[in-house]
Order: sequence, then C-alpha cells, then structure tokens
Amino acid sequence: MKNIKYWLLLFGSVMGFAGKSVAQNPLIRDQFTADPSARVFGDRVYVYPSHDIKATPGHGRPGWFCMEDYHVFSSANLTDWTDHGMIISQTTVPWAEPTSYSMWAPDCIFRNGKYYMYFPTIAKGSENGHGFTIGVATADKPYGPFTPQQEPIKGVHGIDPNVFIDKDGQAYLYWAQGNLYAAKLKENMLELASEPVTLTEMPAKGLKEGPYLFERKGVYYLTYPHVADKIERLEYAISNNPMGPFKFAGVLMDESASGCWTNHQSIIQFKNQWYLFYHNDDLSPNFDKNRSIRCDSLFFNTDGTIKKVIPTLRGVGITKASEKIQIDRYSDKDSTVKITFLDTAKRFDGWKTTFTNTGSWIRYNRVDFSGKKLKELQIMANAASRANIEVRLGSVNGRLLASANITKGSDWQLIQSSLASLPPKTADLVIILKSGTGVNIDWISFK
Ligand code: FUB
Repeated sequence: MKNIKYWLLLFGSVMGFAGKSVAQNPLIRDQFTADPSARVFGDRVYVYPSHDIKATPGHGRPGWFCMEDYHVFSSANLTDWTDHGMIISQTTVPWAEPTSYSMWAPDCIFRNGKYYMYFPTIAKGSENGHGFTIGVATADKPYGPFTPQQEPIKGVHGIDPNVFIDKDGQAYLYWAQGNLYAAKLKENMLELASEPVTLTEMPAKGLKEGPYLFERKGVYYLTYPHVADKIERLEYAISNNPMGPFKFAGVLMDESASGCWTNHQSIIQFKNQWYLFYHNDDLSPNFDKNRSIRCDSLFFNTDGTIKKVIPTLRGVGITKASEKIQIDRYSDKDSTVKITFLDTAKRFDGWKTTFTNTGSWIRYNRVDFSGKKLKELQIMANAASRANIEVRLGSVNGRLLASANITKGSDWQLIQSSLASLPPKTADLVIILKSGTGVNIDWISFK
C-alpha cells in the first residue's frame, strides 16, 4: 500500500506549485535550498537543489546537515520561480536508509526522452549508518514524477554526483569523496562503463567536493568547491578531455563574506548569457547548514578563462515596477544604509532597509516600467522623524521620478505620491533620504 507521502509527492510533481516572483538573491525565500544544480531544459531553467531543513529531536542530527527530500524549481525568465513540489523523498527510495536525512547535492540530466536525477544518500544497512552512495531516479518530465531505481549505481561511493554528456554522446559521472572522481556511464545512464579514476591533478591540500563539468569551445571546465584556507571557495580546472588530466585554472568565487562554510556551484548558458548558481547562508546567518541558493552572471575572458564572480544580492532577474521592489536586495548603497531582517524570529519574511542619515542612498538596478502606465510611487515605511524620500533615475543627481513625505511613527505606513516625471521603459532607481533620520523601508512599488 502506498503511503500518504507517495501521493503527496505524485500530486506535487504533476501539479506544480504557485510561482513566486523573486528577481534577486536568494532565489527561494520560503524554505532553505542548497547545492543548486541548474539545467536548461527546453525554454526553462530547472534548478535541482538540496533541501536543508532544521533537525528536530529524532529527525536528523542537530548541528549537522539535515535533508529528507528534494524539490525542483523552474523559471522561464530567472525572475518568476515555480516550486514543482517534492520530487524524491528518503522514504520512497527502495535502497535508501529512510531516516538518514542525508539527501545531499543532486543533479539531473536529459537523455533519449528521459530525465535522470542522480542523488547521494546513505544505503540501508550501511556500516554504522555511514557511507554515501549514489542512486538514480527517472522521469518523463523534468519535474517528475520520478521513479527511483531499485539499487544504487554499483561501484560508486561518495557524494555530489554530476553528469555530463559529451558531443559524441558519451556520458560521464563525476562525484566526490574527499577527492574528485570520474567514470564513463553506459548508454542506459544507470551503470558505470569504466573503472572510476581519481582526478588527482587538482590542488592536493584541502577538501574538494561538488564537481560540476561543462564544455565551451572544446575546453572542458571542471568546477569544484575547495577549502584552500578555512572555508570553501569555488575553483576550476581545464582539460581537452572530460576525464582529464585537468590543469588548475583559477578561482571562480572567493570564500563567502558572511562565513558560510560550504559553497556549491553549477554553470549554465541561457539565452546567450552564462550564469553561476551557488549558495550562501542568507536566511540563516547563525547556522550555515540552512542555506539558500543564488544566481549571478558569469563572464569569460577572451582567452577562455573565467572572470571571478562577485556575489550580489541584486542577482540577475528584472523586477516589474508594479510589484513590490525589495530594495534591500540592492545593486549599490552608501555605508550609512543598513540592511536587517524585518523580524529575526521569522526570517522568511525578508529584510528592511534603514536610511540612518539625511543623504543616505541605495541603488536598485533593472526595474521594468514597460506595459502599464504607472502614475504613483508607493512606499511601505516607518520613520524615527518626519522625513522626505526621493526616487531618482540612475544616480543621486539623476532625474527626479517621485518625492514622498513620511510622518514620524513606528507603525508601517503605506505612503503614496504622484510621479513627478514619466519613467523610461527600464530604469536603475536611486532612493535617497533627503531629510530626516532613521527611515525604514520594507519595499517600494509603482501603481
Ligand atoms: O549539502 C551537503 C553538502 O554540503 C554537499 O553535498 C556539499 O557539496 C556541501 O555543499
């Protein structure tokens, strides 16, 4: 008899769940997500992340990673994300230990009309409950329903599976276990076609994990998180062969400024732009095993090397002017502007922006004013003193779009003010505190 979790899983996979408009980082704000494996399937980007949850007594190990299932998310524009719901659970994989809470970083790939999802977890009866292995689940659609195989892949021990299919049709599986490993996959995508090799050419010292390989202009780029010092940074190595030997080529992203110990990457090209997906501890700054996925643009130098990606809060999406513009996910700001959680007990509610002094400013790029005729600025704010806020185009001295007065008071107020000039189709907005002190803004919008 199938249990309720099975039916929920099937329902979630088939129906999909409501889309969320999140044009900035982190991409998902109502649950923790990590280890994003992004793929372009058709005209959408699908992201297969790990799903961090909080361990509770009897469910997982407090203070450690705790993951019991996977969700998949998709978007056609990198702004509106759909959560397709739970696609695989530790309780529905025949060979998996159903209480190990170890559904770590997955990957998914398309071949011959089927989607193959690769995931690591701990097998039933493995010694002392330790020892990761890697399994596969298949589906006809990228969002499932996924059917797990009866057994894990023979000959693979480790975590962080990644699959690459070369132009000649040969598929390769990469994974990690302290070092990085690679093997050919059979045409059925379910069995190894060669003995695993250890990719020993990478830096010898410090943990390496999360391999992710892609090809561009005949160069095979092997990217991976590496503990070069105290915490992980993203590096890459290159080769003219998917099995190596690889040559260390540089750092993709430095260690997290907030101190998140892990990072984990995938790289895709979508509509002529390259993107890096990675994670940080945005929604859980005091516990870095509850992580959140992010996306930023990635660029190549003319010699094929990768420019280091500087992590942003603004991310890559375009924000519609008529939606709530979360200016706390800013493009730039001066040092007197502070970003804090609206409520530290409810971090999924998001952040607020505090303009501490007269003259404080913040910039938010890529706001889309096309389509509707927008006539009014709306601001959700409170203020320690009577204050005036201006919204200008491009810079603190740019054309004035709107000006709004805020009365003193700690309750959130919806301020409305007519636009002083017509907005262009897309604009970079600069919000400036022209008079007053201690103004908090939750969001701004145009109606
Ligand atoms: O999410 C659990 C583990 O943390 C992943 O498998 C590693 O890559 C690291 O991100």
